[in-house]
Amino acid sequence: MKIAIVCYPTFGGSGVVATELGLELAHRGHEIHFITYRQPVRLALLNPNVHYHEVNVPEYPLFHYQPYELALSSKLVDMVKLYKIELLHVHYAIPHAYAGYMAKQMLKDEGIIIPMVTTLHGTDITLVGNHPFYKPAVSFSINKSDVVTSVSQSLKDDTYNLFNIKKEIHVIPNFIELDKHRNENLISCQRSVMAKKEERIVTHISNFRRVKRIPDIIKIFYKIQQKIPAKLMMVGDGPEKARAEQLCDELGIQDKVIFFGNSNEIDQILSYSDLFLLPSETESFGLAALEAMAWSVPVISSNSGGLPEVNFDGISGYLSDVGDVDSMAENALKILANDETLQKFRENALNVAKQFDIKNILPLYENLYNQAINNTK
Ligand code: GMT
Repeated sequence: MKIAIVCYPTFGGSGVVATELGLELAHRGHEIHFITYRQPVRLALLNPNVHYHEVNVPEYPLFHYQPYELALSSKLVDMVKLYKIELLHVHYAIPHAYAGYMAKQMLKDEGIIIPMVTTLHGTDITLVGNHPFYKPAVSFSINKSDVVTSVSQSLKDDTYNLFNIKKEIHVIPNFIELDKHRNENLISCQRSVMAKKEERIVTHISNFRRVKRIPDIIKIFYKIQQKIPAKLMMVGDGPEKARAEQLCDELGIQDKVIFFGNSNEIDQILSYSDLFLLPSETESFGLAALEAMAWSVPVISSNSGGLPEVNFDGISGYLSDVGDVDSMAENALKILANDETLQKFRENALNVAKQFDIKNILPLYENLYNQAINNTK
């Protein structure tokens, strides 16, 4: 199949999912065309099955806002014609589903019928998409998609509750590549740079937006380090980072917290972590938690959105109500209390992650692609 994938190229989960999906599809012989404004961060190497086409938006003094949707839909039209692309898969409804629909209409005018699959990722529905300024356009473009998927049952329910959606929404959970190659010597060497042998390593990875409740992470860690020797790895960048650094200073734990900024070394950092924190206000899925679990790292999270579908309470970690930092810290200490308990949670986390192996999830997308193409014939 020749598939165009439209996504955000940044460190956010939707771009990561889109990129990993495209790479695995290419690995299975499909021809993949990434179409976005910058090369996606996880797209390191192009190969004969992986193409990247950049969307450029020329500046013009009249424009207060650059018309990205216009440039994206024009690029989609050009690439579909040039490479004879058979299907559009757009990740994150805003503005990708809207631009995809416009491209479909332009192509239809030229006698080319192409199906569009839209994958809803979370904030496009729960935070940004349902703002009254966007809502009519988001509803319209979801309803005009040929196939709609969501990354969790919780997000599917939210979509039906918040929008007037007439289409069926297929739940296809996010996935993980499980063939992690552990090089124990390297892991122990990298770990020793970050922490002393007796210290537990607690990690958080995100885009540091308000929805991640970054201050809660610092407060939970503050309570952990009062009881056991520990270090906190804060990976990522975003609007809440400066406040988090300030809070560490105020609490006097700045020497125990390492701020990495955006990193392409997520696997290395997770490989030597003992616990992952994700106390988000809401999370349609929580891909970062799953990435941690794939490295046998148990998760302390909130119980909102799709998190209970990924992190199993008392098994791969623990879930608490949003904002309940006391319970999160208590649960963290339960897991980290001794090596035996930690080891049990580590094994469980990996076993739960195995259910989300890319090998199980990818055929679900392929089936929907085939159905969508057959329905347009
Ligand atoms: O979490 C973010 O702010 C990034 C956002 C994105 O679209 O890149 O993540 C959303 O999509 C991820 C991949 O499907 C999910 O794992 C995240 O849970 C979801 N974020 C939220 O719902 C807040």
